[in-house]
Order: sequence, then C-alpha cells, then structure tokens
Amino acid sequence: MFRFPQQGATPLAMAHLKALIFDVDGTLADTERDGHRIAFNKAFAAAGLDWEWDIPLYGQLLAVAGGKERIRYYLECFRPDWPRPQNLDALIADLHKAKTRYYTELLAAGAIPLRPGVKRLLTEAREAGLRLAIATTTTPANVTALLENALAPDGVSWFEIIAAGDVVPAKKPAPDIYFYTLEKMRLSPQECLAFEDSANGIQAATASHLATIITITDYTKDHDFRDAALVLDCLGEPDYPFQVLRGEVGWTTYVDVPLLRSLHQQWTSTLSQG
Ligand code: XBP
Ligand code: MG
Repeated sequence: MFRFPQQGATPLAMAHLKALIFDVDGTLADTERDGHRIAFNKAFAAAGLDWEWDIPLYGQLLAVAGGKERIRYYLECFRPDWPRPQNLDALIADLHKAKTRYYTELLAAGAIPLRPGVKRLLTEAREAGLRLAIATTTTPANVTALLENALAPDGVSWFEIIAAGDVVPAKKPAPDIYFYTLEKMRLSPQECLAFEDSANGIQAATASHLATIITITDYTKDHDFRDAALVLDCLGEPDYPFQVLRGEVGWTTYVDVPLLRSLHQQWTSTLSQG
C-alpha cells in the first residue's frame, strides 16, 4: 500500500521524477486582479478608451487566456456595439504592448509577491537536482519581470526553459505549450509534474498527460479540478500550512520535494496499473 512520508523524511521508495513545470499567472504569483487587470485598464485609459475592467468582469474575461485574445473576447461578448476601426488587429496589438509596459512597471515596483511556498519549493527542487521549467500563456517579458523582481535577480536562470506567449499558436486550454516544453526538455510527461491554478491550465496539462497540482486563487476556486493529483489553497510553508481541497497528503502540511516524489510515484503506479 502507498504511504506518504513524514514531513521532511526521505520517502520509502523514490519515483523517477525529473522535472517540475510551472504555470505563472495565478500559480507562481496572484497576478491577475491587481496586476494584469490594472495594466489593461491603464492601457485603455491611455488610449482614450472608456473600457474599464472591474474585478467581477475580469473574472469572466479570464475564461480566455492571453491578453490579445482577451481584449478580442471582451469586444465580441461585452461590446458588440462598439464601432470597430478598420485596423482592429493593430489597435489590439498596440493596446497589448502598452499593457505589457504597465504590467512590467508594476512588477518592477514590487507590486506582486510570489505566492506562499513558491520560492522555498523552487529552492528545494533545485537543491534536489530537479529540473525546472515554465509553461505559460503570458508574454515572455512579464515572466522575466516577475522572476527578477519577486524571485531573485538571477531568477530567470533557475529555469531550464521558459515557454511563454506566442511561441505556440494555440494558448491554454490547448496543450501546445506543454508539448513544446516537454519536447525542448526531451522528457516524457510521466517524468514531470505540472503546477497550475485554473481550468484552462489543468485542461492543457492533462491533455499533455501531465499529473497536475493545483493551487487555487479567488478567481479559480470554483473551477473544475477533478483531474488534479492534488488541489490546495497554496503550497504552504513550515509555519503556514496548506489546506487540502482534494487529494491525499498524509501528515504533510506544506509541499516539499518528498511529497512531490510520493505523489508522482503514486501517479505513475496508477498509470502502470492501467
Ligand atoms: C495567464 C493569462 C495571461 C495573462 C495576460 O493564463 O491568461 O493571458 O492574464 O498575459 P495562464 P498577456 O496562467 O493559464 O498561463 O497579456 O501577456 O497575454
Ligand atoms: Mg494560471
């Protein structure tokens, strides 16, 4: 029978876990409400548009991943009567460039911290020789700004690959960004664990055959996470226990490398049993 290790102890049998793949928005940091949303609104105001994305509306707009795609979705579903200019694509691209500038300025000002347990787990994973990667729909400059300002000045170098934005044609929930990441790392999904926060994220990871750990946010707490290996409120810290919303963790109170190895071993043995 599978047994979870005591916190901090070496698991009884080591599974062959090689890499951790992280989503960014909502997972590494709670960026949407007080980061991306604010930056979108600043870009709209600077362009003289009367568009204002309040907190509940932004929750609805998060159904679509990717900033340019989200603006288009807003126009289609919430502003059908707004007179389209001939060069709508160019307008959206310009708005999105401005939004990225405002967003990276917010991060440079230290507006968005990492979520609890993220820096500790990344540090422990590196020390344990696990390979790290990022698979996100957000713009590469946003990832760099978050890692340099909230993780460490050399935070980008902690990750072997940062797969982001338009590097693949279809954004989450399509699995493309995970396939791209796995191919670049020359790993099979069975050698990795994914970390996500949203329905779009888990759909992308699951379609890539990755086992996924979810840390919910206010925006995603009611999403469908039935395919997750584990659903938590956050990764937790030794002095800040996580809440388990779905899954089994034994006596552990925060996500560490032994817990990840145990979850992964359980996952792969379930797979091998068919
Ligand atoms: C994140 C997103 C992103 C950001 C905006 O989704 O949806 O689109 O909100 O980023 P996930 P850009 O966490 O599932 O990757 O404006 O740079 O596109
Ligand atoms: Mg996310």
